[in-house]
Amino acid sequence: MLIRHKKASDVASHEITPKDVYVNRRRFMQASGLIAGSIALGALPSAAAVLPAKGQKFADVKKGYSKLGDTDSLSPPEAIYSYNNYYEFGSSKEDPAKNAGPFKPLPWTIKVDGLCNKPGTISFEDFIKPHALEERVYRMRCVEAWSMVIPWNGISLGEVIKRFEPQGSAKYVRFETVVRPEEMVGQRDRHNLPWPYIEGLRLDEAANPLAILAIGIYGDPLLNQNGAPIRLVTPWKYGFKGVKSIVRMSFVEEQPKNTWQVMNPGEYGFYSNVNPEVDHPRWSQASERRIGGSGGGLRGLIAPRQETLMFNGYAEEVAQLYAGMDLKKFY
Ligand SMILES: Nc1nc2c(c(=O)[nH]1)N[C@H]1C(S)=C(S)[C@@H](COP(=O)(O)O)O[C@H]1N2
Ligand SMILES: [Mo]
Repeated sequence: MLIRHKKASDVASHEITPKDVYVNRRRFMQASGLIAGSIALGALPSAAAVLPAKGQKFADVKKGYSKLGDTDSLSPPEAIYSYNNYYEFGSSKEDPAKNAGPFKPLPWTIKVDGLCNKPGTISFEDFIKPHALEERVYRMRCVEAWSMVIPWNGISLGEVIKRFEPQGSAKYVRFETVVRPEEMVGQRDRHNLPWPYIEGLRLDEAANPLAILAIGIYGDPLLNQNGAPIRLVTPWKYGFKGVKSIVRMSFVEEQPKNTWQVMNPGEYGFYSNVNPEVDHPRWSQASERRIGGSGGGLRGLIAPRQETLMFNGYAEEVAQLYAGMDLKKFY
């Protein structure tokens, strides 16, 4: 058996950069008042985002804004790649990894339409190219009360939106997942969700520097089960806002009806901000299980529960978006 040693160029920055470095960097930036500045600087395009050749890592990933607490450590790749929600491939956690093999994420096009000056149908490559690729390490909190810590590779959603020049009447951005029943076994099951899967954000939420469109994890292009080739990540909201395999982005005036709200308006809303004080009608949201963390095993079945944080720990960055709103009502 050959033992393949990694070349230095194969080693992603997260492997040589322990959590302490993130934490220290954060403290340094806090001390030097660089937090807000670093977000703005993160938008400066130093390099164009391009997919690597098959089997290769992304070549040029800048360290973007990441914030972890003292108890957070990166979830192992095996957990991130095998414990998923992606109903297009089935409704249990193992289904997406098991069933997403036949899905072809390339070639891919994204249609941008609605209330904007620069609509169009754009290839995936051209869609990502003008933007800098960043690593963003975020907590991910599913509404089902489990969580992970994921090192995403993505581009700023706010920067993407600017490019298409939304008009003054546009208040929301709406996203659609691809519909391909031939490749997606869950879309052939008529007792499943209505397709396409829809999500949306208010435009100012979408412009928040934390919001990204992810195209990779751990330096590799997204696997099919994680939403290849491109999906939304909004770390202060419950995971279902993170619509996968996006084929359409529309600027609209009315609040979009997102899939889970349509399915069950008594249990799921539009905003879906992580809030430990507002319980789901069928379970508490005060705490969560960390999947793949130490002691819990990959499924996290016996993981000790940990406290859920307001806005998933990102209140400092996003709370101002909801000033004046009753957070107990706008779930
Ligand atoms: N199209 C689509 N997007 C989706 C879902 C889905 O079923 N279909 N599930 C959502 C839910 S509930 C969660 S928690 C996250 C899970 O992302 P992950 O499997 O990459 O961790 O994807 C979200 N995006
Ligand atoms: Mo979820």
